Amino acid sequence: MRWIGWLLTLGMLLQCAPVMAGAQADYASDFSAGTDGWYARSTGSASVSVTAEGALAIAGRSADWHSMGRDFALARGESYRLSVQVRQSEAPEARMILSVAHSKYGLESYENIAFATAKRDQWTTLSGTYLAGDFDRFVLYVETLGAGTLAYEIRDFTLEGRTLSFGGDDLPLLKEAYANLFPFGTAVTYAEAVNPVRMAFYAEQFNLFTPGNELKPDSVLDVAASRTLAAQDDTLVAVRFDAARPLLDFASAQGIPVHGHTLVWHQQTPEAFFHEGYDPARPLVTRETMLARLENYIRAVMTWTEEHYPGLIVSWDVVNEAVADGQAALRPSNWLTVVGGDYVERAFEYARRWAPEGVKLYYNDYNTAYEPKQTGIVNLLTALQSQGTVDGYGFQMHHDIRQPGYAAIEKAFRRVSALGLRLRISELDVTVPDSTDASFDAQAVLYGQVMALAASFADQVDGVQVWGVTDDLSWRAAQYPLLFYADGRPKPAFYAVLEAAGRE
Ligand code: 9MR
Repeated sequence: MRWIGWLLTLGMLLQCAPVMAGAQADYASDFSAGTDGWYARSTGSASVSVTAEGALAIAGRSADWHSMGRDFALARGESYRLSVQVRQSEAPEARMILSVAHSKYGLESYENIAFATAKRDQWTTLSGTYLAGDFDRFVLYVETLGAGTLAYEIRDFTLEGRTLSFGGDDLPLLKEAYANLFPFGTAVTYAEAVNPVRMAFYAEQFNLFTPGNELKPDSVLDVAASRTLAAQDDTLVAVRFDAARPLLDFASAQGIPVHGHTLVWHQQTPEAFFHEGYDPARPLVTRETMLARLENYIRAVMTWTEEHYPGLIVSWDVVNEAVADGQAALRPSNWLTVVGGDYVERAFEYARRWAPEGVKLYYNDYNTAYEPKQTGIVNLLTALQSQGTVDGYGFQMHHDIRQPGYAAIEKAFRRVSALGLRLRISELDVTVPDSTDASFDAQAVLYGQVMALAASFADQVDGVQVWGVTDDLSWRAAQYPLLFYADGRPKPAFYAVLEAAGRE
């Protein structure tokens, strides 16, 4: 009992302590003193041995998967660069594969990482990147494809992980800087949510999460199950939440609220949703069927999330990006085609009907700073407001240091705020053209300006979310848009955001 108590205390300490952890240390095979942890993966009589030249050889194989493998303690959600040289002398050429056998709850499954053709007697390189999934055990191995009994050798196996240096005792916390203003959040995708090193850091810095992709219709709508239901009633909708669960579990265990993104969108929504019998080959359904599906979908999502995670989801993007770029009108979409121009209003009506008490309903869009789209957004919000179904507007704010410029952002913010709705900055990121200090300083300036603006509207703002944490995992990774470098160190923008909290 004392041991259990001690372990629990240690676990809690580890969760709270600043994270300076790295993933699996880099590895380079060294067969000078033996097999270096490599072993034969085989149900037959395959065996491994070190050759006189210092390579690792396998012989006695009777199936393609009979191979040399080694266990690696990989961190879920981290990516690794892998490389190995392979040589065979028995065939003119042989297809070779670098693979991973991963298991969870003792159940093993496989992924191929790299393929190459090894010509007789030639050292051939297999190299690739592996993003470690949500598994407890990882075995990396080299196998053949259609050459089941061939003997071969490997040498120079290397694995390079990224060493993350998150946090540290003195790093200030975003959520604390903004504690008196509004929650400071981030988008989190599945690969991050299953990575304990990252999530410990995210829980320190942020007090609001939103799934980056996992509550979108293409993650939630279960097309196969809906198809089965449609045989009895074409308006029924089946949903599933496997992709969202790691983040929802983590957030609920840590008591961190979640913003839901998004119920209705023209993208990341299965085409089948709009067709008879959920079959894209069949005609589009009628307006009536689609409206019934829309309500059933919204009801199912709201009901399931509230039942399994009571009170966790505090707000939803009901509709995302409905207004066209360069116009003050709705963009073309399946929703517009099948339902008609009132689909946004109907979605809000249903969301209001099924949302738990107190859950705020948002319309969310990008490029608010640009006309005539800005006017389109204001018109849509005004219509929703008159119907009493919308609580607020989410400014995505995917910006760049060169455009649209702070003046336009501020003007848009003031115009929308005058509607009197609640506001959020829902997807903040700022791209730069290169990774120079000058660009990162300019990025910091814009981040600081936007955050000072949000802080000056703190009474009206329900939260600010950055659209990711480290640059490498951003949807615009090549343009370094976030507050932390790929290795977890804070950028100038991080400090500018902290500083802006006191600048309203
Ligand atoms: O960050 C999301 C990225 O992982 C997806 O590939 C992409 C697909 O459209 O969606 C990204 O998130 C978008 C968000 O849902 C809505 N606003 C724009 C965001 C960036 O594309």
